[in-house]
Amino acid sequence: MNASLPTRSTQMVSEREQLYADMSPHHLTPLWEVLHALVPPAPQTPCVAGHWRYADVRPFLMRAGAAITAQEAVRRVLILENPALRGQSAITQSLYAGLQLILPGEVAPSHRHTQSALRFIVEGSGAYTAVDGERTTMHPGDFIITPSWTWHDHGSEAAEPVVWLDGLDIPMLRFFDAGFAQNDTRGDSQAVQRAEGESFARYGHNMAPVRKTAPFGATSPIFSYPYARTREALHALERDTAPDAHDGFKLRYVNPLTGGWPMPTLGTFMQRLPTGFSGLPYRQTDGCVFSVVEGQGQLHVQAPGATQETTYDFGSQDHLVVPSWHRTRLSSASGAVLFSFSDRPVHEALGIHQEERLSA
Ligand code: GTQ
Repeated sequence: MNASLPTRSTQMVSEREQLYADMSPHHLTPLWEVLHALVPPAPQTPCVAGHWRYADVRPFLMRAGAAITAQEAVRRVLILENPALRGQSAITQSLYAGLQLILPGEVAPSHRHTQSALRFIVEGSGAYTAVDGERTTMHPGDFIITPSWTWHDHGSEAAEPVVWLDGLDIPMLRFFDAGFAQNDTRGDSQAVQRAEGESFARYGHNMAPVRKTAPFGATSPIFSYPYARTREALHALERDTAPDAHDGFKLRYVNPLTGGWPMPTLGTFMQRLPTGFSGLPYRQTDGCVFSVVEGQGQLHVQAPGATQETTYDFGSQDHLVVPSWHRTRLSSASGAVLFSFSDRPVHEALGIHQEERLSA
């Protein structure tokens, strides 16, 4: 009996190989060969952690400024590519990030697309972005939204270069094959139709119009969440309360009409790491992009299955990415402020968001 088993199994293997070969031209393939990889016991991202020091990136941005105009480039952006996803214009499987430069007097022409964009201002003041006829002036640390399918152009009447982080859901819309885009045939800069600050007056003071419904559907009616306000909130919390053991003082941005996320696909956060902070580790299913606003510190990341963590020493204006389910902890001797964004709203909408707050 036993002696016949190897023969039989060899026979089955060759029968299988023949089956695979015969059905392949019919675009059929066996699940059992890939099942484990398709439904892994825990997320197995192809992404890796990454760190872009501003001192390294800035000279390339300025060279791009000399090499091409904003007008010609349409958007003069250096894409932050995940080191393990080169050529895919993606910082995680679902997120796009880039650094955009506008020089004094330039215009990035008006267009619209179904991809949602956030702008997080990294350097310089006085550039503007216009959304549906309302301009918003940029200052470092401001979080600005371009809702899906709204006309937008960027320009600068500043005396200095202005650089901001673009965060978009480009890979997500590519995954769903749901992207549409149009150039504005009315001209490069849209006509100003509303006073700057109108949206903020209507929606940005813990009040809302009595009857008006959401002007941008699932996206916040506030275009700009100014850093001055965010900073004030974090400072008051630092003065009067104890930090969270994992996050320091961390708040999420909200859509004032719903209390939910300001954007349907991108969740945004700001956190203050107090002086001497050594955070406990955590991991979460949403891969996350950080933009360092102020101060210095360390991001310690450990990939699933790895035995050691990698430490990134970050300073102000640096950018970092932490992929899904990587053990993460933050520390800072002298204090720091970090902006971050992820695809958490999508995870939550689908009921698949997971977070573990680890003890050491
Ligand atoms: O500003 O509209 O970084 O459409 C990538 C695509 C910026 C923009 C990007 C875009 C934009």
